[in-house]
Amino acid sequence: YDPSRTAPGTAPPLHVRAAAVLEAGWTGSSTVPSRSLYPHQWSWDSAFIAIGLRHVSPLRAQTELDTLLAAQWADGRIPHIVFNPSVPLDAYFPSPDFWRSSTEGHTAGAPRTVQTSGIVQPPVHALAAWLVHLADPGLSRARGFLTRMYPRLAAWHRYLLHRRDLGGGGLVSVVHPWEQGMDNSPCWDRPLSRVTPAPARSFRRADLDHGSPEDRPTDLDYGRYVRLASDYRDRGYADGAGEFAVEDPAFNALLIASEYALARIAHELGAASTARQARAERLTATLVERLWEPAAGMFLCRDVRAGELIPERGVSGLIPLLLPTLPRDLAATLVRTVCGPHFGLGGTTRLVPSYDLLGEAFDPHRYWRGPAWINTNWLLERGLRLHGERGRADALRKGMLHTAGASGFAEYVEPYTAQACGATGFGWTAALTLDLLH
Ligand code: 9YW
Repeated sequence: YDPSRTAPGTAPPLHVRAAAVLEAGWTGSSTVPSRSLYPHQWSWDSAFIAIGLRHVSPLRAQTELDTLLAAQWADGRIPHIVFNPSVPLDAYFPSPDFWRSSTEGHTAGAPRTVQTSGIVQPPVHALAAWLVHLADPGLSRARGFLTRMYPRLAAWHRYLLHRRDLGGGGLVSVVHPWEQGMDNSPCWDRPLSRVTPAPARSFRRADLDHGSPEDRPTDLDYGRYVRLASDYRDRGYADGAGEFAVEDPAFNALLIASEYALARIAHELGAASTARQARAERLTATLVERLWEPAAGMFLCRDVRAGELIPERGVSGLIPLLLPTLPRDLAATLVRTVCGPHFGLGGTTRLVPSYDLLGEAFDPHRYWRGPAWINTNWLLERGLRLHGERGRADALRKGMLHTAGASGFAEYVEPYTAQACGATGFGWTAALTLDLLH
């Protein structure tokens, strides 16, 4: 579909437009989140993109995940970015010459032939692989898709559960805000305030060439991101010693959801699956024990270095609604919180914002400090449905589809007006729209 050839008033159906976004972002082996802002392959973007792409081309959806997992490190980590060598170095910061994965990541087993970052992103991959399989099980079996995926995904989860249990309580810690995927969430302000920023002159941001400064993280944020990432790199990407370590509810909930998916994958392959299922249940209990805050009616992040919960309500604290063995009263409380004054669903907002509407740091335009994102809303829609909230799930689905179409598949939107922010023609917005339509 070519928008320039379409007569006004005759826009093609939503699914055609969404598929066109994915087509435009396809590089031959994976999909970019955005041609302008993010011209490489991103880890959790690819997982969400595969979930939508499976409805257009199950083969491409498999390839999307195959390409990502081909860049996995020998220690099991799946890097957050896989760089496209044909994109100029200055198109995105930090570029391969910052991460220097093949040299600095040598001990951790970074691949030699492809350049990647050295940090990770939320583990949505096993869930994505399972959903991609379900789209065309015949093709998947014929191509040995899950047979190929399974050991890699198992190694990925092993890395997270063994090398990243920095708090010693059984949950995974992220060592950089970029790892959790909600870069400048106010949840990070407190742990980040202890990090000495790298001098502004020591790096050049490329995001401001395409994105407007009011919608993006600040220079001070970037100084701290750079410091944390370069310190990690200079330790050879060894885990354990960094200044920043946070147990995040969404990251851990996605790991648990992916453990359930991995149990299904194991079962499909004729392998033992009950231990994984049991582990997912145990991890759910641990998540409740370590991160549930009754006074807030939701999960909070734990600052591992300070040994305390972070008193900020981010959307990440709602995502555990996705989990099937969440105690019933907690699920009911989460639903009340989503629909209450802090997130406003069904009242002041049609999509769930990334951060507390009443929070001091709330900013309706600035990235993960208020705007609404489709991926988090898609996860919450599944959670609402899973816990029997059909009416609310249907309304949220409707709001998402309307917003995605009306905003030109924006990266994120202002939470009250749904005005488009960031890039348009954004990969996971289009992909998850396709998924909702099926
Ligand atoms: C950046 C690609 C990525 C997402 C992250 C999002 C953003 C990169 O874009 O980070 O330069 O700000 O925060 O979740 O994966 O879409």
